[in-house]
Order: sequence, then C-alpha cells, then structure tokens
Amino acid sequence: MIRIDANPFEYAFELPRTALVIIDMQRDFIEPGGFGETLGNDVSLLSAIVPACQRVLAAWRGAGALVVHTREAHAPDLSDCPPAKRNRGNPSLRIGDAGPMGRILVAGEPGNQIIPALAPLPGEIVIDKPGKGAFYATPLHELLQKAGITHLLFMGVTTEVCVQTSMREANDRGYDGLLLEDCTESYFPAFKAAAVDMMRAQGAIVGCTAASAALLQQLA
Ligand code: C5J
Repeated sequence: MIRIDANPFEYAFELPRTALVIIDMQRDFIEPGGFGETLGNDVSLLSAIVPACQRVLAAWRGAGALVVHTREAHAPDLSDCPPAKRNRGNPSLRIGDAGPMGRILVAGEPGNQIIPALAPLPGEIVIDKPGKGAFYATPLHELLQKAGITHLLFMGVTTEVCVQTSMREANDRGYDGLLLEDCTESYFPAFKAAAVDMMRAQGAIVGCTAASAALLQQLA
C-alpha cells in the first residue's frame, strides 16, 4: 500500500489496482494554432505543466503501473460531434475545420496527437473521447474493470473542463480519484483554483488532490 500526503486527507492506493490517467495533453490544446487558441485562449499557460507531467509519467512507468492517455477527438465525418457542440460560440475555427495543425479535434490529424514530451508508449491505453469526460462513449470503464483498477490518478488539461468531468464520471463509477495539482492547468487560473477546491471539498466529494512531489517521494 502506498500512502501519500493529500487534501483533505491521506490517499492510499495499491499500484496494481491504480492507473494514471492523462487527460487531453494533445497539440490542439497545448500548442499555438489548435482548438484552444481558436477559442481565444493563451495556450502558453498550459505548456508550463509539461515538465511536472513528464516527471510523474516517468516515475509511474518506472513503477510498472497502468497508464491511460485520452484525446478529445471526433470521427472525420463528425458523426460523434453534436451540432450543439460544433456550432456553439464564435471561434475562429470550428471542430472539423482545417487549421494549421490539420482538422480541429479530428482523430488522426497532427493537432490531435499527444505532445511528443508525453507521447504514449506501445501497450499504453489511448482513449479517443468525443465528449469532455473520459468515460462518455468510450470503452474506458470496461478496460479498467478488466484490469482490476479501483484507483485513478489524474493529470492533464483543462482542469475545470475535461479533467473535472472525467473525475466526476470516475467518482460515479466507483473509482477512488486523486488529482495531481501541479500537473493540471486551465486557461483561467481562477477556474483551476475553484475546480481543485470544489473537488476536494466536503470530504473529497469528487476526489482528493495532492502535489506531485508527494507521489514522487513515495514512488522513489
Ligand atoms: C476543452 C478539455 N477545454 N480537454 N477540453 O474543451 O478540457
């Protein structure tokens, strides 16, 4: 059993029953020219967490435990992209439009790939998800159940959108979740702070949160 200092209380997990879930660290969100920027965001805020994510991923791989990567990705014919999602707002490019890194949020396009610094290794699970949550319309729950997973450690972007939605979905499916605070980021720092607070409030109503240093210390 591994025990780490977390908020609002200690988080304990067994490595064979725990997966690291890395949410949407894809070029569309992290690099200029992708979906994040078309929505008017400063994408440089997100790239700041990459070194911390790399350290956790390296340690987790070193421990031999399960890694899951997700990408927000739609089918090329956009059959899994509801018009309400595609047509909302006034972005400079919509989902499916051709951008500097290929079609925005479309599976297989260059912008849809996970950034090279965190690229999946052969054998790691990669989930393409059409929604914000990692469980909606994906095989993730089934794969985790088959692997005997009960605990999920989360990192990735953005904190208050896909990370929070995925943690809430995980919580409803019975997983014990932990968010690595310095390995997640938002285009809006106040939203990140609020999301972290609300997830761990009320006795970790969605899950616990911890600094990645607390995890790394115990993995070492
Ligand atoms: C967004 C995400 N923000 N991965 N996606 O649209 O958080």
